[in-house]
Amino acid sequence: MVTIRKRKLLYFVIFSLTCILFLLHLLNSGGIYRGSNDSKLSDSSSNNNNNNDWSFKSLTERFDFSYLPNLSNNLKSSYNQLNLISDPGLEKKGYILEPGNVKFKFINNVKKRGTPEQVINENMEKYRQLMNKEIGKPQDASLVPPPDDSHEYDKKRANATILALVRNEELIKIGQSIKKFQRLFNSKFNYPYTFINDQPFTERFKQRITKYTENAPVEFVVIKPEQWNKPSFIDEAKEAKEMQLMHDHNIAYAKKASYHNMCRFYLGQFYNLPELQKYKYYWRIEPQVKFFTDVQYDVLKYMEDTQKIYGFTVSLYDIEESVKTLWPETLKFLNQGDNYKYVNPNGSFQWLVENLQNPKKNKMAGGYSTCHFWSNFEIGDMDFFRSEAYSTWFKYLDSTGGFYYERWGDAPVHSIGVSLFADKSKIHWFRDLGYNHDPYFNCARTPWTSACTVARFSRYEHLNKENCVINWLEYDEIKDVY
Ligand SMILES: Nc1nc2c(ncn2[C@@H]2O[C@H](COP(=O)(O)OP(=O)(O)OP(=O)(O)O)[C@@H](O)[C@H]2O)c(=O)[nH]1
Ligand SMILES: [Mg+2]
Repeated sequence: MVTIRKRKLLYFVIFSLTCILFLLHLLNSGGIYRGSNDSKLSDSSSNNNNNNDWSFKSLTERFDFSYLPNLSNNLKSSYNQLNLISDPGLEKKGYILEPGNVKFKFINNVKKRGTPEQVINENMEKYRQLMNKEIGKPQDASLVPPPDDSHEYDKKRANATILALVRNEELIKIGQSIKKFQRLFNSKFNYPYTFINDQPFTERFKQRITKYTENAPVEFVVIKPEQWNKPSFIDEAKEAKEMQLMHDHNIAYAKKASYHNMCRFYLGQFYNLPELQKYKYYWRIEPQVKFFTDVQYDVLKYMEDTQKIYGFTVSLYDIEESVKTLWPETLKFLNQGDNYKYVNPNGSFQWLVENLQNPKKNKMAGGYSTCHFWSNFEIGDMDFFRSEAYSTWFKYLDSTGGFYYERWGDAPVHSIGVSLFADKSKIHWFRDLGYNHDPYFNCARTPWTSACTVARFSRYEHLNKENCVINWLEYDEIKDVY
């Protein structure tokens, strides 16, 4: 009897131990967390590279790490650790720029601490304080006030155009943008407009637009198919498969072919249009954007006089799944031949590789924070985009098909481009210019700004976590010019 009871007890202990071991195994493999992708990846403190994650898995399976020859197999299999390779130079400066050895690392030079939620709150508080501080105009140049007669001003204007890529059916929405833009800025300075379209503009569109643009010269340009259409080397079966996958992961416009063409055009083509060759600067506007500042100086002349190459109003994080291999492909490019020479040692690298505020994004985008300047407002120097550095990089990116197999946007590409290849002092945050493209704002306290809520970043509180501007200011030590 005793032996049978003992045997039963032994069976019970073995069964219990097996159950415990099985449960522990499930916990370790992440198997019972399958439902919550977000909670898995937003844990910045753990370095677990969970292969159940869709984006992560697809990346590790297909990405070619040959551009980092010394990477061990162990590191190759854990994609996130790409940014953890220790090197004394890298730890100190946050970058290495040598032939075949270009790396960037977030060094958190302001020693920010805390969970992502705490970092978001701290950054938002800093943002509110900054935007609430009354400012005037930029202080780093002598500014040109509105002339008494805008025609008299003809010879003094900067070499610039107001640029809008737009569809015929967006007439009313672009009209709203232009009316505000004319009233608050361009009726004073009379810069010429260039409207561009992949389809011929209708007579109705042209007639209505020339009413909105008042006395400013206007040009309507039709884009040649070879500058707009998808390149012939794109594998359409692969593209359809990837688009469906992105669509299933709720990536906006993933399946809209024209959106991919638009992004590629705005990041790699527009500055080559014959009609734009006569201009150096462009100020991009979009349908349904709002301006809130009665501008008292020539903004384009300011760009020219200070030799800035890029101006923005809003900076934010991107949808990480849309740019999964943009940064790794960029590193690959920079590590080929002598491409390292294109990188400006005084670039703004740190905000690109930051990983405190939205660590999940950094992980999925292969070490890129996904922070970018929002390109629906941008003032840029087209000679920068026409330069060897930017155009060689664009050609490389284009050859990977990422504009179609992923949904690389014009905003992250412009932003990575200017952050890598330009001196950071040449990028300017137009903090003083009140602006909105739904759902984000730029609204500082200035004597000439009205009708927007000072320091509000988004229409929705929960989107405050998307704000990147404090990262750019702090980690890249940007000089305040207000
Ligand atoms: N001509 C033309 N213009 C386009 C096309 N697709 C987009 N655009 C323009 O490209 C710019 C960006 O497109 P949007 O649709 O505003 O893209 P978005 O700003 O990412 O998205 P929203 O949040 O919906 O505004 C706008 O100026 C559009 O008018 C297109 O197929 N043809
Ligand atoms: Mg838009």
